[in-house]
Amino acid sequence: MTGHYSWTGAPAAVNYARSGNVRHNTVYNCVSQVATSGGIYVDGGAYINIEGNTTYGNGVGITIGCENNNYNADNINIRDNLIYNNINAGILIGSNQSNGKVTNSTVSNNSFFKNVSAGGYDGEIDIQNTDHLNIINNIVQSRSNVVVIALLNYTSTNLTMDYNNNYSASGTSNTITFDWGGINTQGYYSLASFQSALGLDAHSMYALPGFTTASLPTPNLHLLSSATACINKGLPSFIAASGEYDIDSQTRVQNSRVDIGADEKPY
Ligand SMILES: [Ca+2]
Repeated sequence: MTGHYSWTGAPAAVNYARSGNVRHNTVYNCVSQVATSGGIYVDGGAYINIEGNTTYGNGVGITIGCENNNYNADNINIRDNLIYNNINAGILIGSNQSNGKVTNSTVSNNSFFKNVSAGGYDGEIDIQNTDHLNIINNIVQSRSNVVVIALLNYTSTNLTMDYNNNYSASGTSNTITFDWGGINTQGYYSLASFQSALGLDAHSMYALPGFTTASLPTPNLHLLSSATACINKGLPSFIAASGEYDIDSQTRVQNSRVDIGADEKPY
């Protein structure tokens, strides 16, 4: 879903994909030989919901950016998706251009599970140039100890994060990594140090999420009934967007409080 390519000849005011839904697709093994390919890719679009999809085996699970300088991608909602076992990051969000951003966007109620199958140093969530990005109610169970990377040479302003549930390969909250290099050149190597230094993720937790089958290559990322770390633990005031459902097209908020991750349980 691209935009702002002058060769189209379209007037600038309409020269971008906009006002659409990308819903309930399964996208897998989308791998380019010449670039890091997103299974689902927004490049300069606006007002797009990416909801209820399952992505695995792609270069990156979902990519949201803007490749044309002096433009933005705006109002992109990435919600209620299952994102696992992609080769690089689960999601890469932010423009790679010096004067471009992804603005006014949310990454909410997604379940990330063991992306970065290529190994090496990478995050489940990678951030480039963004403004007003909200990362909330997500499960992030990482393959390594690295959960989020603010990539070098980019900036992220007005970033908010909260009510995420993290779990890393080490199995301890004292070795999980938030690499904030691109924002303030710092790294944080425990959830507590990340929370206290930045005030982000204030209510986020570190706990085993409780996926039904937490093993590759065919995980079942529905929550077990015993998944108390995630069931009814999302933002208490969260209200589902109009037409928003969980990964199974079931009511997004049940039992008075949203669950963390893509799956909502009835209790
Ligand atoms: Ca609930």
